[in-house]
Amino acid sequence: MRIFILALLTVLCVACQQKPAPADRLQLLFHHPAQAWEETIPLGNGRIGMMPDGGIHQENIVLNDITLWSGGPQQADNPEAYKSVGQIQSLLLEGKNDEAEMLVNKNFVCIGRGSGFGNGANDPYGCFQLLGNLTVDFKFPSGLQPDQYERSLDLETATAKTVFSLDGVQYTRTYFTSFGDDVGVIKYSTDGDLLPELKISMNRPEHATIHTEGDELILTGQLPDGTGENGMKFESRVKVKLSGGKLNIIGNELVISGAKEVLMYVATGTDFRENNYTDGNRRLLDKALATGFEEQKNKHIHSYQSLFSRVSVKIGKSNDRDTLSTPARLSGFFNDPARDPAMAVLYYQYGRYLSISSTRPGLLPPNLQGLWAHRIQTPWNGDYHLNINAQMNHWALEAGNLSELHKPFIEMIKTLAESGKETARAYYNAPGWVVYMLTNIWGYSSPGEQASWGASTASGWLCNHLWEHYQFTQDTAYLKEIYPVLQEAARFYQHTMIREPEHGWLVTAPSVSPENAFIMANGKRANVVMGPTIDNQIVRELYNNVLEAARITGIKDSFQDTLRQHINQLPPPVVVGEDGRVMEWLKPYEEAEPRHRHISHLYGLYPAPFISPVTTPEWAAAAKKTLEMRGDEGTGWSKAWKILFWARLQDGNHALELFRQLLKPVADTSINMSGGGGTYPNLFCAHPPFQIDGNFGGAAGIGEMLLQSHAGFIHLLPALPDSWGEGEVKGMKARGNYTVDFTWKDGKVTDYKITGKAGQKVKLLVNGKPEEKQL
Ligand code: FUC
Repeated sequence: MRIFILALLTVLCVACQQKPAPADRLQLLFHHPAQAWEETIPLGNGRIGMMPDGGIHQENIVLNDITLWSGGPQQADNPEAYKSVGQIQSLLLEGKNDEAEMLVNKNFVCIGRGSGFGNGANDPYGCFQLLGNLTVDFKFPSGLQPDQYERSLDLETATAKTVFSLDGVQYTRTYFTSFGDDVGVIKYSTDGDLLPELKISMNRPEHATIHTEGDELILTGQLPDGTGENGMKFESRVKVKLSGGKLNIIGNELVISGAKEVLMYVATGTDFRENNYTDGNRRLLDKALATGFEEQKNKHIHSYQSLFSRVSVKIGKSNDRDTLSTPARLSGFFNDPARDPAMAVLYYQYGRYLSISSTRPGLLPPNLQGLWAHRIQTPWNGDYHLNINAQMNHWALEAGNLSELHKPFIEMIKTLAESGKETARAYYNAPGWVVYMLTNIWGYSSPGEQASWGASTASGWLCNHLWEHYQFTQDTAYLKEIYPVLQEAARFYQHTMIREPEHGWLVTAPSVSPENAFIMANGKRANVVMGPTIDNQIVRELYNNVLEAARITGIKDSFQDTLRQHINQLPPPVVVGEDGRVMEWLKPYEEAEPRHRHISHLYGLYPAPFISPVTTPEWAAAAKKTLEMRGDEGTGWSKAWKILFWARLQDGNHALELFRQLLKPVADTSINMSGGGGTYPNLFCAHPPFQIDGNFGGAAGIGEMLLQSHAGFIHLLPALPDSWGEGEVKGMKARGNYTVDFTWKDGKVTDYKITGKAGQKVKLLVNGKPEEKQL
């Protein structure tokens, strides 16, 4: 008998060895309930967010709605500001940056409370905040410990599960935020006889009441608008469907006993662009309840996969690391990245998952936390910071074949181009539009409260997004539509720039190189300058793009002639300093923080295409030196940006090293402005605190290591690390609206396919050789 079993096992083993290796699992996995919010699983359908913690006796699910903001529209432009701009510029021309900065702080910042210094929940600026908590108590006998426990998120289906056994009985919870029916769906089931009694309740720390209506549980409230009046109204409704058992309403709780299975549906709504949100919620619930669970789940998966499955990536082997719990896999990767090259695939696809989950066409772009927040006062108001963060949130989309998810940001930019006209008039008495470094869903376009961080303009950088969307889609109707937005952004800069005396260049003033300070000859610290390098690069890029858009669309305007003249009077995109680095400012100031997290003067390396090891090798060498001196440490998003920089410098091993550092396991959730960046157990990026930009920037970085297309040709494997010897990409996008598939082995491309409009000629760089393909 023993021999027979051994023989059978051997046969089975041989059989399993012969089966094709299963694809690496794209999953998050935990073997215990979440102890902190940063261990819970993020679910979202672009509007509704749910984060279940998988608690056994009590489960908490944090609910979000991406539109839920306190505050409201405010007039924060200082209408008198333009009267000071001449004097500020004169002080800068005289080299009195500290005095200029004082004047900016006095007259050239916003009026009122601005963004409330990042704590604007009760100010007019407002804050993105949690909708509420949905809590379910299970009446299991106390003291029971699970025999097994698994909590997981499947990225292929956007579905989460908690499975555990108590006393030999298995309990399963399935959760998804339906892309089909726009509700949250949670199923509690068991392979035993019945579920224990369960009590469903809701709560919110403030500004909400809970009640029941018939058999529905409702959380409803109104947030402050920051002026003493009431602001946004909101509601969440929960309804259940039982298999067996009965539902009792006791107080403000739904109590279910004797059920074999419970289906729970969650609708959320706010009055942001929607007065009838209560009826809307009722309709959503009725429709969802009328659909069978399996059908609903299939609809959800189908709709999600129509986006997610466009791209597949394989890198090396996971060596079974994909079966580890996520925290174990994370620390394993941090210690030995070569052992788990497929971690990059998980991170890349998780980035795409988070994009699909946190935004949708017609609604809002992902904010600093995507659409997930568990507090009232979300750090930095959970807003849209525009000096790196909101931009980074969109960097992985186009190449990741999720172009339509760029649209909500593009729509937001178009709205800002309207409110920003007033800001241009107030601060410079200038035509065109300008937006400063942060915004909210209410169209805020004024400078921040303080020059050091609040005085950089973002309108030029935002235009990079309008342009990139065109580059990837080649949609000329869209280009015509956005042409006036580009043109009016350029008009603002053209009208307001001054001539710096040393070279006669046209430069912005006043401005800052995002958040970095320098030490003046008099020993004082200042931020305010004229012509920081990032502005010089952005303005040049914008002028180029306006002229190129004019050429493509055939739009003609005398303003284009002005731009043609002015473009030659801008500073070059890169000036290399005596120390061999890219200069951050026009003058070789001593940096106050030489390892500062922002590396804004390398905007020309990424996202803009000015610095390239192929076309501008001296500048690339200066960029490399800049990065070496800044160091690899930083906040989460700073490390992500550095992955992109090293990828553009075609140094795959260094890019991978930054990716490793981005995945440093982190538990700390308090604000750390310098060296704390890494990753939480649920793979949310740690600034710290949680900030989603690093997730999206990291995903973009991996994409950029595999495929680049910014230099007029498609470059396959431009920055392949040694440990990513073999792999496969399917469905990524390149500029020119090409779809790109390829495989590689031993670090060399073995096969590729480019799909695009028939008849087009495509230039490529493959295994170091230029090629040209006719489609
Ligand atoms: C910018 C960064 C900070 C942080 C904040 C939300 O101001 O400098 O590091 O990411 O945005």
